[in-house]
Amino acid sequence: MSRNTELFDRACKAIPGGVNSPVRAFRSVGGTPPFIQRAQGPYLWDAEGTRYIDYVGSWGPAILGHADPEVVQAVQAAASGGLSFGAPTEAEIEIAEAIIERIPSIEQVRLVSSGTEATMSAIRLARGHTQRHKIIKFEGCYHGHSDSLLVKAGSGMLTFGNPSSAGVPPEFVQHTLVLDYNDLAAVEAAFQQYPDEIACIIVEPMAGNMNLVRPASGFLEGLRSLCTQYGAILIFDEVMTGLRVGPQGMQGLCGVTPDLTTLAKIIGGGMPVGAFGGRTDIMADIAPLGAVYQAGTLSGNPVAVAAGLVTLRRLAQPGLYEQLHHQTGKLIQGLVERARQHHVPLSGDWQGGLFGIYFSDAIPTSLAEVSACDQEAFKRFFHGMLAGGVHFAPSAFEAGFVSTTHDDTVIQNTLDIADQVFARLKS
Ligand code: HOZ
Repeated sequence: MSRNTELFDRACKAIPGGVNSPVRAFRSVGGTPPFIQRAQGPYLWDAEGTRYIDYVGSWGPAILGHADPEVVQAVQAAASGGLSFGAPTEAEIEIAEAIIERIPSIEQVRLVSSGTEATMSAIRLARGHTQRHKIIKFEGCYHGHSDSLLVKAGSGMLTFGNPSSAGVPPEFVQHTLVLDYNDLAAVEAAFQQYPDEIACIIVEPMAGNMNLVRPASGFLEGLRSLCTQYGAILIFDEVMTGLRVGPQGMQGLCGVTPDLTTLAKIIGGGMPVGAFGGRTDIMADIAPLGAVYQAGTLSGNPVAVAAGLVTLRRLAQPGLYEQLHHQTGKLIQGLVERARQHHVPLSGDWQGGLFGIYFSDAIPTSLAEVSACDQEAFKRFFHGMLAGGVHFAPSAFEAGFVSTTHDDTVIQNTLDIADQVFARLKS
């Protein structure tokens, strides 16, 4: 029995499904996940010593590559000064100021420990601020695993074909209106039906949890004007896209200003950090200033903040995002080109260090189109690549991630392996 299989069998006895987050279990692609022992730059090594080129990047945080020496050093230095204080620190002000400087719609920000906490808190804040109950979310978007957001969600829920979770009483989601991504007319109709009841819209401004799906032209602008017209709060969930698709996240690229933004992943540099922030008048409603309660023992944790601060500083380097976008483009265009040479229908899209590949001739613009892609071809591709030493997300409904350490050699190696996999895919 291989070491990975041995570990997975052992894990399954102690941990439900053998994993601490469902998509990692490989259920939708089959097989046994490699157990990771260490990582450096664009590479992971598993418990058998096999090296993989990694396009998951810890699902987003590893934008500087794994175990970046400066980030690791900052973590070590912070850790030696104490792991957690439960009291304010100067570094928390520094990271708050850095976030505010980078994302102009954020006037004030509160740190939490995960993306789920950030979105859950932002929704509560929007409800408290507007004194309204209903929220709008979009099918296939994933905003973490709090109760009111686990309806027709993306990511693992979509991957396993069960997009609404058990254990959530219907009363908890009775105020959640779920609409189709990119369907502005449906949003308008919802506001006409409930003109004074909708607290907020929460949206991934570029969806990354039903694979990558771009907002249609005018969609985000339309959400903005409807929220303004009806007094609702627009929340951009940039947990995935923030500092990933561009220096100011998706809002910097599309020019639409949300009222609140949620962040996580990159701002923690690989450590557990989330944040929500936005207009000062809204943020003033959070405790201790206001009546909306939110708290956390490890919020603003000094070790996590140290990793985030170095990461944010490094990402401010001029030209970094242009180069990242360029490298990701080389990967995606190369994959599409090689697939075409082997008559495999494949399309791809990318922005900054985020990408989607789709086993279909055209880039999908909706969840329905993503779902219609050839899932069997994806599974064979996924396993072929993994066997060749390339680690993609084990789901056709997840986006991929490129770091600043994915240089030309790494991308060329990936394309060489993909060439062989595509050749076999048609046979
Ligand atoms: N929610 C993540 C995918 N969008 C997966 C997180 C993980 O398994 O680490």
